[in-house]
Amino acid sequence: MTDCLFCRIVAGELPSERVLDSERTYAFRDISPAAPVHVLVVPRQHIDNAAALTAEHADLVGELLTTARAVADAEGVLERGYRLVFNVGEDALNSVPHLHLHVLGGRSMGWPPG
Ligand code: DGP
Repeated sequence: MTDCLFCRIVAGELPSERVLDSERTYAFRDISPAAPVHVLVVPRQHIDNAAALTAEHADLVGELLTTARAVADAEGVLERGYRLVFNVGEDALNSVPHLHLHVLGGRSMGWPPG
């Protein structure tokens, strides 16, 4: 059994609130939402973070982005706008070491982020 939290969620060993999924990706609600819509899109395959991506992952990264768009559409924020975030490393407060794309929406946001 893996000790990676999101690998265990993807495998169904830990509960999550599914939004969308495909052969290579899984989208589920963040346990601690920072916006009315806060969904995490992850690859089923374990990748540590965005800094670990290589050219071999190009198709998969494309699928993460198109899945994020589908999530925004399904959650009703596609027209109004939404934010996509990959946190990488300590300064960005990346807390879970399994690549995940945050889809945030449903409220107006500030810039720059804190
Ligand atoms: P990051 O800081 O980019 O590593 O974001 C990790 C996110 O994961 C954070 O917003 C909270 C969320 N999270 C942590 N543990 C769980 C969990 O067990 N279930 C769900 N659904 N989300 C989690």
